[in-house]
Amino acid sequence: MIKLYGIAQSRAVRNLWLLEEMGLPYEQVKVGFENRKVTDPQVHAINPNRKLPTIVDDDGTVLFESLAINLYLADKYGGALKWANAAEAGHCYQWSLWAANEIELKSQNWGYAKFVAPEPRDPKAIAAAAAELHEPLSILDGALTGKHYLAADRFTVADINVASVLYRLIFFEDLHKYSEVKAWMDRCWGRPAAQKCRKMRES
Ligand SMILES: N[C@@H](CCC(=O)N[C@@H](CS)C(=O)NCC(=O)O)C(=O)O
Repeated sequence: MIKLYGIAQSRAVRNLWLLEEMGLPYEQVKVGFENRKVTDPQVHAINPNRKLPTIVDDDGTVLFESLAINLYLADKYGGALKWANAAEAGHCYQWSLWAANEIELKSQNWGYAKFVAPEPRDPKAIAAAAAELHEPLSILDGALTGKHYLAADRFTVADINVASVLYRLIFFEDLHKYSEVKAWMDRCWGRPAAQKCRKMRES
């Protein structure tokens, strides 16, 4: 059985979402942090990067990097979340790398300023972080215009990867200004598997 190391409050939630969507049997090893560092020796022993999530597949394959894990699982276990041809595969990789490189840090920075920074939180820092999101959200909005999903005419691993990177933006009050992104986020996060993962993360 697939072993997933990481609590739902970590980026492991991205993999929980995909595993739940695919209905794959898995065991979650609920490793967390101490002072924002992973100290669990089980993770240190298998992952040189010492971060969450980490998976061990049932054939012994060990992987880290949340978005790569999802691409690997979609590829290996197949089904509707996987690309159906080379063009869809390209778009799944493109959007996953775009999420990691172009918007993840900005989304995290906004979430930090809004929810995590020591109180009293600075409205100017929150507004500055929101302003940084404008360009990538506009790009995503344009890409979604006339489309329901990112990489194909159906929900795929690309949508899980990008929507899960943008988890914090569920709570971004200006998201409605990017109406295509807002509708797509609602579509993605409204799915039963996504709702289940939100409950795991937020309870
Ligand atoms: N790019 C990596 C980031 C992994 C990451 O930073 N994970 C956090 C938890 S969400 C962590 O383990 N932090 C501990 C540390 O930075 O030492 C991924 O997407 O998996």
